[in-house]
Amino acid sequence: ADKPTREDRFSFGLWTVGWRANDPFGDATRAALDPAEAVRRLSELGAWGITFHDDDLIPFGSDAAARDGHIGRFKQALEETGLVVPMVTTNLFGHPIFKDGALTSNDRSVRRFALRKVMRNMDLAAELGASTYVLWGGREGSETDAAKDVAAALDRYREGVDTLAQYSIDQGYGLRFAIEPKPNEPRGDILLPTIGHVLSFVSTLEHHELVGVNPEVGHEQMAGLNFVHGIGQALWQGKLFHIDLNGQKGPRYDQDLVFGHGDLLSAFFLVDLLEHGGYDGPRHFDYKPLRTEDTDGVWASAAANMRTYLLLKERAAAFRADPEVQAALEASRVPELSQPTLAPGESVAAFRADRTAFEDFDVEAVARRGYGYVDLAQLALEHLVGAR
Ligand code: 3MF
Ligand code: MG
Ligand code: MG
Repeated sequence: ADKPTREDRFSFGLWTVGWRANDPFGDATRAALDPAEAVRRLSELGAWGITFHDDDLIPFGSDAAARDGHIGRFKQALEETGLVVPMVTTNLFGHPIFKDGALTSNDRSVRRFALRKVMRNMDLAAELGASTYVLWGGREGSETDAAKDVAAALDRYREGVDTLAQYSIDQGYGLRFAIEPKPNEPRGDILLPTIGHVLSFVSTLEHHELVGVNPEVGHEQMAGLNFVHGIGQALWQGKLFHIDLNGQKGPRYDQDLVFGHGDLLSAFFLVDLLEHGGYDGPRHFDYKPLRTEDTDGVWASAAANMRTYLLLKERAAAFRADPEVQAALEASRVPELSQPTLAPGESVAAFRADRTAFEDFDVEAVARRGYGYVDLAQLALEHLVGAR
């Protein structure tokens, strides 16, 4: 694969390469990273964009002068490099004030504070030209079902998201919102735990057209779900506004591995879907450089995400172009699924009268027929490992 270019639209969270590798059992293993340095290094590696939580750039509680300084230095690095800010988000999980959630805290004053924190950062997002605003409600949830009235929490969640959408409309910011599902961690149970929950929630919003989903590979896999299918449905509903790419090894803590370093076969089919399924948003990495890595290792891991994506893109294109694969897809009737089940113009009454569909249908013969999916799966695997 070639070196990444801006056209590949790769973006990284400032909190990814900037993670100091402190975990629940141990201290940081790396020094703090200057956001301007992150911009420069990512740009050199061929990335296109950088994203951030307010507190990644401006430490919580900074006064106005300090705040302006942080923003000014960041902007200067953006101007020097040409890196863009496609997405911005809010830290509504780090400070103890959010220990029972932000938009759904039982404490109304916390909810009001949280909304204002988001609104202040939306001002900055608009100023930096972002088009997407991500909402990850990591602290929205509970550890005991006694603590949370879920229906009331969802009422407040809806009120919060509608308030933020209204603010974007009133200010003319043109932002679209993407809610990021996660089943658990840091809360025992998080509200809106999967892509499906988010899609269903969005349909209840006043400004539903402005709100979509920001699925993360590892988060769906933590819930034991098929990420490719989740993305398939989000695309089908026109709601894939953004994506968090990374790697995960099954249901366990959120590993945030380099993209492809978890379920590689799933990553292959994911890249194929993103490249050929009509997604034109950022290819955004939300991963953590392993705690074992030093500063050089951080940049090597950032490059690895992009290289893996490009390699898989190449492999997916080769898979599609292979005549044997095309024949296998045909044999498996994959294209036939795009044919409507009823004939064009066929009325329900005419369908009901079609004896070939039921009375004269050779159920036993069709039931005996194999679909040949193993051949297809093996062809994909062979393309993936470069055996074809
Ligand atoms: C946690 C996450 C979050 C979100 C982030 C972006 C800290 O598992 O994935 O990263 O992606 O808040 O909105
Ligand atoms: Mg995550
Ligand atoms: Mg994420």
